[in-house]
Amino acid sequence: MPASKEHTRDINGPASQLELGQGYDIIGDIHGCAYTLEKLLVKMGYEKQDGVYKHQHRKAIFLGDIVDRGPHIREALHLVKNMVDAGYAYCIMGNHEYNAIAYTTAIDMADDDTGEKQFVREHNARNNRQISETLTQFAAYPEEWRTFLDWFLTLPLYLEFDDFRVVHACWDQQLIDALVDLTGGAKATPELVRESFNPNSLAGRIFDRLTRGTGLPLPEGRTIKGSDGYIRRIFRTKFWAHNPTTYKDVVFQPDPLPEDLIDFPLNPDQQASLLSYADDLPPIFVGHYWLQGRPRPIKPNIACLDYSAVKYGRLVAYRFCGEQRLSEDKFEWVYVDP
Ligand SMILES: [Mn+2]
Repeated sequence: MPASKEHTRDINGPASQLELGQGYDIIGDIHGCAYTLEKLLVKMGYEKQDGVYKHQHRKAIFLGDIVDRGPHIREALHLVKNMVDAGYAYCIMGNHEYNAIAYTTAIDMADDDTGEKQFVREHNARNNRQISETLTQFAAYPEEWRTFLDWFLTLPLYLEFDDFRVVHACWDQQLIDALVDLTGGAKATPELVRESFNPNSLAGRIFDRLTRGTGLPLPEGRTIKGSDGYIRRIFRTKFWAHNPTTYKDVVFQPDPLPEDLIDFPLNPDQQASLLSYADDLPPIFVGHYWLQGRPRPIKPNIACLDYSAVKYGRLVAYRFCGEQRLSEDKFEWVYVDP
């Protein structure tokens, strides 16, 4: 980006004038809400030129999960990819882009004589349902869909800048180091995708951990019925808990735990399996967690930017300018109308 003079914009209404120079506008899960994304970009001073949104001094970073669920998935993909291709944005891989790759990657079953094709991500009822909106919207554009699938595989699983980091769901330094050892960088390969057919393989753990985060199993026989209708035996956990002792210290998901499990003690194995993210590490931005309410940092160096846009929440950005302690007034958002 070129060096530039101070750029001042009114970002949260007349009451808060915020000075923004060069920097990054980090944007949470879009899930096909392309028109809301356009509104958010315009609100932040991006302009459409030659079909591409661009900002004079700043770049956008998309945290993944562009696809699935929403009404304008194809438009959202074109918008984001055009910005990335033109050098005005970065985009990392979300679990939904990984799912799309895995759903469409066939595997050789040497000892399988049923003649049925097998895929890295099984074509069962639940997985079919999750990708159905995307496949429907691309039904008349198979070549475009192929192009986007190829593009998904080029998306890094994380980005690390001098003064901040982004990942879709969870910063796991060990698995990030393992990915770099395997590939020399932050991007996956077709081999890793095929290996991830086995969820316990290193590749399976890398995709799962970085794009879906950590979780713990509920006690034997217990389940939660989520607001999305799915029955779960696992609950989502923080990757930044310090010395947690009970479930309530680690739970991080939209659906609450059953009352009687809130104070359930973590056993030593569970405590050892959980990650932490030290207060003196660079700021980290994630999406993925379906938050609600007014956007604010989770901790001074952690922000989640997924505020459930596709469920008529908000599409949220953080306007990062290098600060090492994140600030509530750097969040920008657009509400999604039903
Ligand atoms: Mn996600």
